[in-house]
Amino acid sequence: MTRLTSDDIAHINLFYLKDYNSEFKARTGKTLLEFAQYLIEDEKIDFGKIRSAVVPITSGKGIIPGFSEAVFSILKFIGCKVFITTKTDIAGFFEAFQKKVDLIFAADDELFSVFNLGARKAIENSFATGKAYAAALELVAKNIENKEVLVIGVGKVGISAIKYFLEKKARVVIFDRDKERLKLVKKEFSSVRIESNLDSILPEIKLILIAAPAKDLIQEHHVNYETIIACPAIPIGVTKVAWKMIKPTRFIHDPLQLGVISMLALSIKNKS
Ligand code: 2YJ
Repeated sequence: MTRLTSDDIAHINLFYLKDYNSEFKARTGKTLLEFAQYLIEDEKIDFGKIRSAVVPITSGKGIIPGFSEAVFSILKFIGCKVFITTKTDIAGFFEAFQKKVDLIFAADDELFSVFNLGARKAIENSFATGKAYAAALELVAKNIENKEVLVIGVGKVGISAIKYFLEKKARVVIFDRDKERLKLVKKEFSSVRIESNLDSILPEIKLILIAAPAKDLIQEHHVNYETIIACPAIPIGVTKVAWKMIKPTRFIHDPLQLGVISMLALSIKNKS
């Protein structure tokens, strides 16, 4: 699992998010707020009524400067009431609880989760990220029913994306360097097709979700002007040349935004 660095997230503030929002709309047809609603089947939720706290966590490798601030900015941009607790760790949770928040966001080196105190619900970042990137890819592609979608990396993010694609009746192809993991996934989702050679299927498959930190996996001969890539992974698994060949509007990637927006939406969703 990749640990974010300050450099990955230092730029995420409210001004930057305004531009990111416009760029995201140009790609998907939806603003970030509309996307949050889309992820929960357009359930009408007043995000302005949600009170959230972000708790900095010092355990393990410690606080990542700018991490809590970036999560804060993303939640604020969507319209939530949000603050970063003055205390860290358990004392921070206590502070958030005393201030009667609805949601607490916190991450250590293993897990990034949101806790909905009223609904007794926890949504983990990997699950939320997989769903968000699958939905974003679907929006860019307009329709994925019966289309082949390649999921590279079948960890938690990849599996969440696979579930989404199957619900939307896409034909899912999976690739992972870990052959045992591929077999387990095939056992759980019998309709997916395992592919062991990327060269033989790309660029015929136009829709790709990269859920594994695999530097330079996708190369220039794998892509063309029709390729759409959604890549939650860091580092981005696309060579510089291949990246230049893909239209910017057909490439979805960010270090934190879509995952946090998805965590927020899924944690306050009423319908199961
Ligand atoms: O509070 C802080 O500043 C730090 N404890 C944040 C740590 C952030 N954690 C990570 O980047 C981990 N890799 C977990 C991310 C899970 C992504 N699915």
